[in-house]
Amino acid sequence: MSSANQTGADATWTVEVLSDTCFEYDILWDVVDCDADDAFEDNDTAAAPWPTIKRSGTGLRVHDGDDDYFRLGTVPAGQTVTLTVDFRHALGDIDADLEDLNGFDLPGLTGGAGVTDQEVVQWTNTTGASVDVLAHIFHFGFSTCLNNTYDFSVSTAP
Ligand SMILES: [Ca+2]
Ligand SMILES: [Ca+2]
Ligand SMILES: [Ca+2]
Repeated sequence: MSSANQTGADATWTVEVLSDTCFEYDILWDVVDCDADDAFEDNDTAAAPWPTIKRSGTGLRVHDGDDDYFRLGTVPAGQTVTLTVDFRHALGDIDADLEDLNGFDLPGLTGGAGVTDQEVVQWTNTTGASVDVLAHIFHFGFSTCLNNTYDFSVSTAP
């Protein structure tokens, strides 16, 4: 689970763990600044993605109001590109798109808006020409303090 302190002041919270039966468990917790981010900033818009081609990454971070864009390079005609994003959904809902260099979703893409620990976004280039593709990875929601980490990878194949 994940929760944001939007009070503007320090807060003390209590975690309550309940069960009808007795068993051992582990508890892990972390406190993250709303604005915490990764080393690939700024990359917040389709017009200003991370400037070099990047087809994988680990330990990246995204928060609502600060999307991440990566250049994936050129997808030749007839090939299918697959973007996979892994994260812990319980800590925040990350979604993803594949877009053209103008920031428009590629027509006919599938996936990217699920509610599990992985998004798989796929697009087949049926345009008859090579297309430069962007990965758009973003945190669903608008609380202004949603923040989660992710890994991503890209493959292209006939
Ligand atoms: Ca980021
Ligand atoms: Ca960003
Ligand atoms: Ca999601």
